[in-house]
Amino acid sequence: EFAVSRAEEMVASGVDIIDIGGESTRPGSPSVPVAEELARVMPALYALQETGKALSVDTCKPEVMREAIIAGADMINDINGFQAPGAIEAVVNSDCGLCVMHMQGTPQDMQAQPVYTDVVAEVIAFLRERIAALEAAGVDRERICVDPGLGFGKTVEHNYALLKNTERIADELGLPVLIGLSRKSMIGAVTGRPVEERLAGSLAGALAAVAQGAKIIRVHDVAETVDALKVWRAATID
Ligand code: 9MG
Repeated sequence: EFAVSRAEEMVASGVDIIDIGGESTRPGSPSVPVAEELARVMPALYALQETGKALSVDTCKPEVMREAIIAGADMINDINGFQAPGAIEAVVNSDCGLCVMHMQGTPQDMQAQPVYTDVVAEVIAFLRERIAALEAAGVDRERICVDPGLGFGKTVEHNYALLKNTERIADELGLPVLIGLSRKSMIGAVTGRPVEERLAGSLAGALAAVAQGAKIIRVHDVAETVDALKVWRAATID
């Protein structure tokens, strides 16, 4: 019931895609058994179909991917880049969209000590390899979008380096880029604000991402982000 009322709010605010997840991806979050994740995700996935909006399912588990696709999910959002055994096989014979994200480590340990020599080049190389793996299995490239995974095994500096290189990521990979930075610690690090006071910083980050070519923005505050984008577009696009 909570998911439906939250989704109705998002639809009224102008959301395009609703992302449904049954396992927290926050730093330190424990993994959830498959049965538990299915029990959380599937009722919401069925109930939210009445919104008429595209539904994305945020999961790393092939079993959940398969069930979600059978139930009509429009997109699978895998923060693990479809690396789990069976993940590619679970999505290949469908036409749902795929979000391929980069993460260093796992949600349990990813923020312990993220290390890169060249974060932008390494993230691009990872995403390139995952796209190749998906295409080699028979996935049509047009189904894929990529995500540098801000906050997933990255320091604040890594996150901003990736954000500033959104256009390069899109150009080098030739695919739409999804950026998620809403309320994340990279916003808190610059503003000094706790999570419940990060709206303004998140809006600024969302506009910066779109200005640099991001095609999908993952946000919590839909109405505010839609308004900010409308004004930004009116002010910058003829
Ligand atoms: C589930 N989730 C939380 N943050 C995310 C982000 O930045 N990108 C994607 N693809 N999923 C996310």
